[in-house]
Amino acid sequence: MLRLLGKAESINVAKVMWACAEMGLEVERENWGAGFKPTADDAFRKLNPNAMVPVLIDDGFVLWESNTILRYLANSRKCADLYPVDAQARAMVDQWLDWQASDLNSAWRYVFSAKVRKFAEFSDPAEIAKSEAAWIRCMTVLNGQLAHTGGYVAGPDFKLADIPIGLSVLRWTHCDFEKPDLPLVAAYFERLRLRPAFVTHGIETMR
Ligand SMILES: N[C@@H](CCC(=O)N[C@@H](CS)C(=O)NCC(=O)O)C(=O)O
Repeated sequence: MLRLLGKAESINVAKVMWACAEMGLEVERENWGAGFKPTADDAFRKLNPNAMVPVLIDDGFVLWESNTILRYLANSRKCADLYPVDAQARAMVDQWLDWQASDLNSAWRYVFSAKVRKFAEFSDPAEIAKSEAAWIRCMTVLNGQLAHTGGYVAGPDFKLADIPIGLSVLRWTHCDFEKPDLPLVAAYFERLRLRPAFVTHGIETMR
C-alpha cells in the first residue's frame, strides 16, 4: 500500500490525496509537518533533505516534490486519461503543472502568508501589493486559458494539472483582497466542485 507522509491540510499533500482518489489508489497518510510530527527529525530528513511534506513511499521507493509525485503515480499506474502518452498532449499537462509550481506559487506566497497565515514577518505593505498584483496577473492568465480550452486547464477534459491548479484556485478564494472579476475561473471552480475528491481533499480539508 502507498504511504504518504504529510498533514492533510497542506496544499501539496492535498494534491496527492486528490490524485490518488481520482486514480482509485489506496493510500495510508501519516500526519507530518508543522503541528504534527516534525519534519526536521533526522529520520524524516533522510527521506526528504528539504524537510518538507509530502513524501511518498511506494514499496520502498521514496519520492518528494508534489507535482513529481502526481506524475509518478499517473505513470506507474498507467493513468493515461489523466496524464496522456501523446507528447504534445502530455506537454500541455506538464506546462501547467510546472507553471503552478513556479510562477503561480511564487506569486501568492507573500500575500497569503500575510493575510491568511498572518505571519508577522510578512507585513510589508509594498510586498503585499506586489504579491497581490502578481497573483492577479497569474489568475488572469488562467482565465484566458480557460477561454481557450472551454473546459479545463490543459484542454476540454480534466487532467492531472487540474489538481494543483484547482487547489490553487481554492486558495485564491481563501484570501481576501480586491480581485478582478474572472468569470471563467469562477465557472472552472464550480466545475471542479462537482468532483467528490476535490470536495473531500480540497474544500473540506485544505487550510
Ligand atoms: N516544492 C515542494 C514544497 C513542499 C512544501 O512547501 N511543503 C510545506 C507544506 S505545504 C511544508 O512541508 N512545510 C513545512 C511543514 O509543514 O513542516 C512540493 O511541492 O512538494
